[in-house]
Amino acid sequence: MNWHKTACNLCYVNCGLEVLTDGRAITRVRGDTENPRTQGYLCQKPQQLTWYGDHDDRLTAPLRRLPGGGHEPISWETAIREIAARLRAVRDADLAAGRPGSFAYVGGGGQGNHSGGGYGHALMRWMNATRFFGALSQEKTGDFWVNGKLFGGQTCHTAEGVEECDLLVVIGCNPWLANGFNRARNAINTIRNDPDRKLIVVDPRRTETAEAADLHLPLRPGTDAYLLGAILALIVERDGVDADFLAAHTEGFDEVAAALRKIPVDAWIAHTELERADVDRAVDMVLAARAMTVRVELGIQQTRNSTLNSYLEKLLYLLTGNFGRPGTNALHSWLIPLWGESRGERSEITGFEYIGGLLPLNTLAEEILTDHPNRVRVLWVESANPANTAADTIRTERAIRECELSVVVDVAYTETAALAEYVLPAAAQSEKWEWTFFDFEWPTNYFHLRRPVFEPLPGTLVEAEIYARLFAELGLLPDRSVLDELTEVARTDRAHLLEHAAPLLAENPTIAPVLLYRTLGRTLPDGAASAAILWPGCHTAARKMPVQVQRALGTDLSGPALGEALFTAILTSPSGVAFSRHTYDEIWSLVRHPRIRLAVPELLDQLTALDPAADAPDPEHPLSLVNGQRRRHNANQILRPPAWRRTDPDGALHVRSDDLAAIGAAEGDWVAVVSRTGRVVARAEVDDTLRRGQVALPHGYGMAVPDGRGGRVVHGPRINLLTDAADRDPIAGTPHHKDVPVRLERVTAEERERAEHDHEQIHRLITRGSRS
Ligand SMILES: Nc1nc2c(c(=O)[nH]1)N[C@H]1C(S)=C(S)[C@@H](COP(=O)(O)OP(=O)(O)OC[C@H]3O[C@@H](n4cnc5c(=O)[nH]c(N)nc54)[C@H](O)[C@@H]3O)O[C@H]1N2
Ligand SMILES: Nc1nc2c(c(=O)[nH]1)N[C@H]1C(S)=C(S)[C@@H](COP(=O)(O)OP(=O)(O)OC[C@H]3O[C@@H](n4cnc5c(=O)[nH]c(N)nc54)[C@H](O)[C@@H]3O)O[C@H]1N2
Ligand code: SF4
Ligand SMILES: [Mo]
Repeated sequence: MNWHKTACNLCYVNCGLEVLTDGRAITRVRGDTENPRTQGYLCQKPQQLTWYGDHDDRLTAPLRRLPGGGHEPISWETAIREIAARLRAVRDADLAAGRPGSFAYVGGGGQGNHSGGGYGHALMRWMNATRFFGALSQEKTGDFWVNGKLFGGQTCHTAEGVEECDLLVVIGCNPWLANGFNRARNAINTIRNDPDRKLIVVDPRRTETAEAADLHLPLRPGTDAYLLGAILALIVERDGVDADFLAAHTEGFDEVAAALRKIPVDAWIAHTELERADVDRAVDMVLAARAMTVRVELGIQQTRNSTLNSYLEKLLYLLTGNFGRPGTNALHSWLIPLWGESRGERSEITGFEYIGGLLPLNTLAEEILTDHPNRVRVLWVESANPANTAADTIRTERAIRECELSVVVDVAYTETAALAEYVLPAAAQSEKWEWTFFDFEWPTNYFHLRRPVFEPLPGTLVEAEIYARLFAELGLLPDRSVLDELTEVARTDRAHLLEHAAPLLAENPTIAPVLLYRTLGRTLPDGAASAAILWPGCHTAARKMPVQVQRALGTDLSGPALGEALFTAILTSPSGVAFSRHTYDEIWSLVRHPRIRLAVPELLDQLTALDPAADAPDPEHPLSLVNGQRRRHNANQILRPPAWRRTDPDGALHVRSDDLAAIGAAEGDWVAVVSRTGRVVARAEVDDTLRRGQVALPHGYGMAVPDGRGGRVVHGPRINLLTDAADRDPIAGTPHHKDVPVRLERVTAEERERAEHDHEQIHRLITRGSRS
């Protein structure tokens, strides 16, 4: 029996796995106990992981759109030649017109694959472009913006001390089903079973995590800023702030306190529809905690006031001094940061600010469709499926169609691929050297370079090779003889490779990733060429935090030798490796401001301007839809075959019995969910853990999968038909997916017939265990 080490890619925790294979199928999955970070943990999801890479919708040849719709297979040579010619023409036209590059880059990595992103960015830079969009810019950019203000860097990203805290405050997330941090179920169970450790959950629904909580605060959706504001005001009023911590490490507390003192606490609590006594109890628990850590996610990042929410949850731990000690919140190191730093640059078209190098995905369609000389003309999507995952599907689809050139790099024929002019088939994560930059741990941080489990599926290429061929076709790479010379340097004197390559890079810095792949990459063992792009990052990490890297590796090497040792450790650790080990007091080396700047004027103004009266529900759409709930069996757009979803084959609408009865419908009926932008039909399933007036549709459905008869059938709700891209945060532009105003209606006879028909098709695929 041959077990291969790899990682799960069904969420961004990327737990270490061992898998057993048969041909191209993964037949058994177990946790890798040697993975130093996840230590053998598995959640409910990865047993059918094989259906990520092994299904009927895998791409096996480059595709070109046919004039009448649909695609035809073409050779790699043709695809690369035609795309390169088109890119060059657009670049030339942009230069001739004296306008910024009209190329936009979407994606650059999903859950578990970041090896392609560096090349995509290089292409964007060669196209003289800056417009970059991704999943992060519809969930996390508000958080990054706040981190920039507080800590001095948008990559000063926070971590949680879940394993050592005595109070875990979970706000707007459901780690029991969604994980999101290391070994989540184990951590929740340990807290549940320990009388000295407490859990508070802030979520409108009585979630599986809330079931384990000592205190559940089922607030009205979208009112977190009021609740957090009130809690902070009560902490200040009760002198609960940690004055020593504030004096030693922060500035601006007086401005924050002044804003908090203005909060009409009772009116704001009333607006959340919680009991004052429960909020007081939460404050008691926070003040009694020795080590509190706050864990948040989409429930506050994709709801009203999301950037403000991110600020307030951070103030909760900062004002109480729950930062940088064991069991509290902290910052973490990076091997290579997953996003960048922006300094207030804005889109000329929408006025939105770049955050972490990203523009809001919500504004992509505007960047393409607005009649503006600098509009986006070329769309390059890699490892993302915005046709299903970006707000306002109709508009997104139109925008993709209207681009002068659109290219998708993916493993599967996605809904976005179906609209693109060219589709390039990538090798799946199990078929190549792959990694993620979701390395969010503190005080020890880890990196996992995974080896291929299979050969690439015939017809596919790893991303590095795709981009290298493209750069070669564009004439950007030096001659073969120069590449051979540099390869020889990489083989014999790796530490000095960059010095030798410096003249070439000075001429065209955008070729750096491809140059490394084509030189250093050729010298790496076992075909690990695409890992060459990690090498400069190892040197940077070793230079920036030598002591911490030495500690992690247990070495006293220094200078370039330490960078080399780190790179070697990564290449030779199939279960992953610790790359940095800090002590708690060293956290201050990660904060970029001299002190944490607590006062963020824009957000204090927003806080002060909050007005319950201006926040009344829309009478036409009185229900609040969690549009994209994480459930037992969903995984973004990663696992496409319906057979995976036996527990929720239709992607049901979850609804309370009273809300269902109000439209005269019953469990099992098809009902219509109607928002300001769309109408979606879904099967109703009663869930009385929802809050009054709250309904939920699942994330990760809406794929058009092969029906086994030559056509396609849409599997489950296309939820972003319901989301209005303009209903978004004023700073980060992130959508309010978790609080979409909707109403329920009974379906028409025609809608019911269509839904039944699709359901039967899907049911057939599921019972056949079909790989489509
Ligand atoms: N099973 C599964 N796990 C996943 C994924 C998946 O697709 N499936 N995707 C992964 C990804 S990419 C992400 S980003 C994470 C997301 O993980 P989570 O954020 O934990 O998941 P969600 O279900 O989107 O939303 C969390 C909760 O927010 C609550 N909520 C809704 N509105 C509000 C509100 O106004 N305020 C508050 N406080 N709460 C509210 C909902 O009731 C829900 O319980 O999950 C990751 N893990
Ligand atoms: N309404 C609503 N919309 C949402 C959300 C919500 O809760 N509600 N959640 C949002 C969130 S938090 C997220 S993270 C996004 C996720 O949405 P997306 O950013 O679109 O990303 P994924 O669903 O992770 O899909 C990644 C794509 O990468 C492809 N892929 C997988 N492996 C590889 C590979 O090795 N190489 C290449 N080239 N491609 C690969 C997959 O086939 C898939 O098409 O959705 C967002 N959209
Ligand atoms: S927590 Fe995430 S990465 Fe780990 S096994 Fe579950 S789905 Fe996979
Ligand atoms: Mo996400």
